[in-house]
Amino acid sequence: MKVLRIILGDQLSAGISALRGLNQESDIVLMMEVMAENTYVPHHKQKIVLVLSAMRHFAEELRQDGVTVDYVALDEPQNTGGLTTEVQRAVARLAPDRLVVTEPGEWRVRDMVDGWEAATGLPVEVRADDRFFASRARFADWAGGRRVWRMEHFYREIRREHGILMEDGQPAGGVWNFDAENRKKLPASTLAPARLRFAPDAITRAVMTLVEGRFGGNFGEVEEFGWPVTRADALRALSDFIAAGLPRFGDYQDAMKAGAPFLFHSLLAPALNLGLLSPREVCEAAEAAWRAGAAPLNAVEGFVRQVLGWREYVRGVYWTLMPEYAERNALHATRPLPEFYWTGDTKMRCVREAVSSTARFAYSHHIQRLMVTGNFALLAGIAPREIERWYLAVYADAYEWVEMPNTLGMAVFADGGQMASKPYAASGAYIDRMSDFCGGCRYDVKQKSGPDACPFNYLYWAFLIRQTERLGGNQRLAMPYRTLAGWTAERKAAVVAEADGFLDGLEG
Ligand code: FAD
Ligand code: DLZ
Ligand code: SF4
Repeated sequence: MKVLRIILGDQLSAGISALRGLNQESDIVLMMEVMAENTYVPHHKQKIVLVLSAMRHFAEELRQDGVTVDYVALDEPQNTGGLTTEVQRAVARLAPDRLVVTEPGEWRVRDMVDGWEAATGLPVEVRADDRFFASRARFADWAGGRRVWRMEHFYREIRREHGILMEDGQPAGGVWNFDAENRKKLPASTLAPARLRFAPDAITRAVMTLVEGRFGGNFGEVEEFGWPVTRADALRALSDFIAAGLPRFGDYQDAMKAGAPFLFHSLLAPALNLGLLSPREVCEAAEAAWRAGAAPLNAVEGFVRQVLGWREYVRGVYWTLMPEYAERNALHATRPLPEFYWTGDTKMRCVREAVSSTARFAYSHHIQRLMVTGNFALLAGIAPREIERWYLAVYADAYEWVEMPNTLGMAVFADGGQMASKPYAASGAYIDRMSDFCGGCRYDVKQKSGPDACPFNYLYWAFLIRQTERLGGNQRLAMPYRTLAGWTAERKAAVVAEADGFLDGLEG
């Protein structure tokens, strides 16, 4: 019995379910670089380099372990450009008896895999992806029957179930949540630590040349590529984070600083999402640092909350609500994405900072994504599908299963409250409190209206005024709506007109 075992680009884990029971005498592993996966959104150049280089390294490692790998390179002349047609071509070439694959992370690819039996005439075994704390069934079980889903409830159950940061059945330190301690502004004198980046080796350099040749017009710079592309490098990145980032990860989790996009963040999402690291091992490494006295509990709990909490939760939301989730637009937002999301050509310094680190590193941290580019998209009423495709394209860690709920649910409230109890709408005051951006901005964060006023200020109030019907009853927005109740109709109309003037200018 010859089994063709298919490994997709984000399934680069030695222990992945599709490889279990592999017979080195008879089985073949198929890996395919295809144009369709490289063009379904206009990926950042570094993202393409990352995925293809990591795939090539993984194939090499399998070969060194004695596994037969059939690897289809992107520039191979016979390459048909799609996963399904490449599977068909491999079946004709290799004559296997059956196919085995681990369930893909994205709905779009799952839909393709469901057609492979018909496309090849062979049995296809689709195995669960068990590289997560919670299976899809576990999430569905938790979500079923609950009217409201909240990450906090799910997080506590999963943490308890897996014994992460637990002591005698209770959360370590006696409380589940240290969020209140994790919102400190970064003192001007605090410098971000230097972070480990990985110099491209020969394989990565070859992919960089390929990407410059085939995707030279795509967004982003390729020169500063420094992401880990092997498990060994990913483990070094994890150690670097535990030593350099984790101790202050909690305190400055929400802080932003000009010219310092990484701060104390882990930079591990690209490696986690490719499968080079497992969520369990990164949580265990963080917990071990706390137990060894090398990192405080607020930092370690904050990190575990992101990985074991948010990451697992958004995956559950995605798989439970797709495919209709992709179409949601609860706030009826329709504006096209402004050009400055691609060029960074805007006078708003906070947006410029976020877009420039995105172009340079295929990275910006969570608060930049949520409270700068995401907040702007929310306040400006940008069509959810447009901003969602942007996030999917521009980050090294972007895969639809994690990106879409973060964008539609967290950033632009397009799901009407499935993910978050209120929109993360904020005026310039929030950005000023959490960053040093405003001091060097052409706009004045203290001014509420006029040509020098920070656009986030009038956009914020205009957003609330426009959305009164949909959001006015939200208890968590009671305070700003109480403020608005004291405004005259003229004052409201003037703010909306100012916001409209600014937004119309973006399209000119
Ligand atoms: P850290 O701040 O160090 O966090 C540690 C880890 O926790 C991350 O590596 C990640 O695995 C996980 N994590 C943290 N926050 C989240 C979250 N909200 N959802 C899921 N996992 C989380 N994350 C992605 O991995 N891929 C995406 O495509 C993606 N798109 C996003 C889009 C928007 C609009 C927003 C607001 C957030 C998005 N995130 C995404 C979540 C988060 O911003 C990134 O995981 C994080 O910035 C990656 O950097 P880091 O590894 O340094 O994270
Ligand atoms: C993101 C990506 C890219 C850029 N290229 C490939 C590829 O050439 N071959 C491949 O198997 N996977 C690639 N990927 C990741 C896929 O899009 C990934 O399989 C899905 O995101 C998971 O469903
Ligand atoms: Fe951003 Fe407004 Fe601050 Fe300028 S003043 S950096 S636009 S928040």
